[in-house]
Amino acid sequence: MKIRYILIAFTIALLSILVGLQLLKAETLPQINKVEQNLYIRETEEDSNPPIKEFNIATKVLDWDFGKGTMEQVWTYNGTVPGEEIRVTEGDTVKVNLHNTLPEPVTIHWHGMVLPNTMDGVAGLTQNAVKPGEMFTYEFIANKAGTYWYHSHQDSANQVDKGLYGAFVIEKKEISYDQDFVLMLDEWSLPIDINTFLTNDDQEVNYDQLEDTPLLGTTLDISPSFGDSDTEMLYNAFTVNGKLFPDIQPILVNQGETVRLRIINSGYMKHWLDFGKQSYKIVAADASDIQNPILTTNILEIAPSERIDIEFEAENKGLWYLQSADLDFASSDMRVPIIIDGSNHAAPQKIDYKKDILRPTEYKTMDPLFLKDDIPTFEYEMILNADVKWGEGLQFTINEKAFPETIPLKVNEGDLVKVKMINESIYDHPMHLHGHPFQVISKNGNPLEQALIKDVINILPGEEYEIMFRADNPGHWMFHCHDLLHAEGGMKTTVKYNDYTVPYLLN
Ligand SMILES: [Cu+2]
Repeated sequence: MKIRYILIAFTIALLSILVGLQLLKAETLPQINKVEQNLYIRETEEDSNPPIKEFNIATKVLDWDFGKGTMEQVWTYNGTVPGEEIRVTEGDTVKVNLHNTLPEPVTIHWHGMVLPNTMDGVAGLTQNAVKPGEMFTYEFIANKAGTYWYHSHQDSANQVDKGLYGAFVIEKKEISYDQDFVLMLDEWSLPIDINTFLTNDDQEVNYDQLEDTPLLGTTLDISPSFGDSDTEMLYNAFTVNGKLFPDIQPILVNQGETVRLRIINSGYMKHWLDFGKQSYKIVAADASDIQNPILTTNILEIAPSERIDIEFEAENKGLWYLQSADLDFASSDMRVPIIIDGSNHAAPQKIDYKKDILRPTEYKTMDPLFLKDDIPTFEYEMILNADVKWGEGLQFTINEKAFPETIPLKVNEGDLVKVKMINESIYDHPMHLHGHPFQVISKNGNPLEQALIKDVINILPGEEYEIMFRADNPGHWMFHCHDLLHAEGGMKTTVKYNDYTVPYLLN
């Protein structure tokens, strides 16, 4: 326990040093607003009703400048990390022509979108992977406004890790905010000189105080679990929109504006984000609107593949930071400057580690899918675990089996499906279902009072959730952990509709 506190204290000390350093850098921040429009994207047939929006997305290998003087080879959609942002309006017909110029086959999966099975972009399940030099067209209707993202679903642990992901935003026809920005979080393993972090060694830490203070409020779990430490040890850098602080593009807004931030976790670790004293509201999670959003200054938790939209009022002129509160060396990379009215002379805030953490089960989304007395017609239980298999290393299992040996959920169209997921491992498992939004109906055996509609739920060690979804979208669908390294290690299964056949072969 002592060692844990010393480590945490050391991290806090390091953060304080870095906050000081960044104060010095604040005046030199580049003043760039919004991402430049890319020529690859074009709108066609603007007069058609509903409008058809057509996009060309080409995959490309290139050397990407992460900032802090760090270059690394990445794989991209349209030459940037994240890939080209795709933004449409609800009701639009969307056409995306994927041109593959990489040496490996790829696809695009539209994470969180409810699409016909043939458009879901899972290689070997809903289509054949798009081979080098080939092209594939995705076409669908953008039927529900919200924040989504797209990524490759071929060799995904590797391809998403290399940069094959981007934001997909469906705007409402009428919007209620003045400005809107996407922030995509990710982790990388980069050739960074560790000495750039260690510049000051005379910080004092009061260990007695730490012993008395429950760090990060009452919600920090200090039971002997590893959370996502298995994944954390593979990465040494955290990015926002493909850049390391201080090279992350600042968000420039005007005093008095309502600002929406669409935060997307495209990495394999959960992140904690601190907004300092700036109050904000969570207005949507996984593209479902939150009912009666309330103002908070608590720390926001975002799990792998989750999307959380927040809104804040730009009240006070100056600079503040939306920053990682992760207890990790790399958290100082993940710091987004927010500049209100071009004034960048305010001090960055220190993180108050005594704040509570907002986890998704505290939200309440609009429009429940199910009522309390709806009776499931199909039930399934998943024990999530990790086992060391002789000669193969760590395997991540569902009911003691690793994919492709896992047993599919065989459902009939119209079934009301209840799935109980129990995490018996010491690692986090953000479980994601394709093609169907689900309602979280209980946590650790206690029914949720409020409706919570999601497409991913992060199950921490020892936790148990029950979810329900309606089998109303025939096809073969992936159901997997979105720590894609765990998915690669076996934690995947499928939901297969009886009487639905596909001609593709997995792998
Ligand atoms: Cu997992």
